[in-house]
Amino acid sequence: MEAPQISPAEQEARQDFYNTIDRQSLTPLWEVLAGLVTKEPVSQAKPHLWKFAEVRPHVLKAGSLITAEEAERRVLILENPGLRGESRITQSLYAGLQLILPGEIAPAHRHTASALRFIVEGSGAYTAVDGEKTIMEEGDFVITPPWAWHDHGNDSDRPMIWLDGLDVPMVNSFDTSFAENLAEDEQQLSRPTDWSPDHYSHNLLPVGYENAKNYSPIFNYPYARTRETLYRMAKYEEWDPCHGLKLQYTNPVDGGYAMPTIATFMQLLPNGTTTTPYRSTDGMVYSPVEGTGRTVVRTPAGDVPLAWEPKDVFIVPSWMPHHHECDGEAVLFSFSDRAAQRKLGIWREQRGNGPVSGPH
Ligand code: GTQ
Repeated sequence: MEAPQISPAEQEARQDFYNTIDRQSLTPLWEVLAGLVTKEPVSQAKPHLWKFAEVRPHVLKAGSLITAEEAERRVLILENPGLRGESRITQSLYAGLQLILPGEIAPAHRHTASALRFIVEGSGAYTAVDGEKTIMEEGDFVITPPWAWHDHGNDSDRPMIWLDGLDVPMVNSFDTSFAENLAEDEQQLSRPTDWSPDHYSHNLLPVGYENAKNYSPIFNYPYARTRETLYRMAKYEEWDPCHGLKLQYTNPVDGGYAMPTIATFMQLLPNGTTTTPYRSTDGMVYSPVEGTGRTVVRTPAGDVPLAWEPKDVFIVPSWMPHHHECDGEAVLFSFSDRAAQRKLGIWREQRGNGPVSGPH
């Protein structure tokens, strides 16, 4: 519909009216509607890649400037260049690189935000969650569910660096953030280390077991098992044109995502493949684990190639078509707010030039 012509006098009358109602905190919807209810997602986030080799020295330097104890969490936030100053990597998610040096403790606290750890460098540090410790290795995916006490420590002899992913921006957009510190640095342990996988894994659950919580009873999804599963499936060569072989981490009790808001994935891309473009409404944070390649993101301003190698972190904003080109075989970890979007019935995806599939 063409915008009707209005005379300068009419325009002035309208502007007077807007100025008058402005004093009552009123705004005319018709002036802002198109930008408010957009025809499709218009993300302020930009595609971006942080090279681990460039960021790592800064993370280690932080270790010489402040202790984990004083910082509470010694983290360099990965701020999306389109969202500077907002502590966001995508519109709805926070991410950062956390460092724990040998012998250090990040003291126990809990918050309504959900957190994940994806282990990037080091081996043998622990996270304690809900009374249980888990020892972490590179490539492991570890959850810290909402309102669960958690503290981290490093009993190894090397620095540990992991990628933190939290739903803080989402929680804050609801104004629902609560947080508290435990009086002691470390929480009391009520179960042996890595007790949960011995009880809830291998497609078996204790008879009568009911999970009253909305998150997985498994805290650590070790890389060794994830990788083995991918490679067992890969022998059938049933590659998806968009995703290669992409698995989602699940809660073994109900088959849902491991946490209520954040979905996590691990995918294997076949040798030298170029995937078919794909887009979805969940901005996606990736961390390559094996292999090298490029992810090309189509933005309104043109294509942005992101060249990655293991331990880098890169982001593909909501609804931007992208494809992967890998040099050999590659394994990519990723996470997004898909778990929340699907619960709310607002998630959409599009494969290539195919139809947009509606909310699931
Ligand atoms: O480890 O609990 O990167 O509370 C930001 C906030 C990590 C954590 C972060 C946190 C944590």
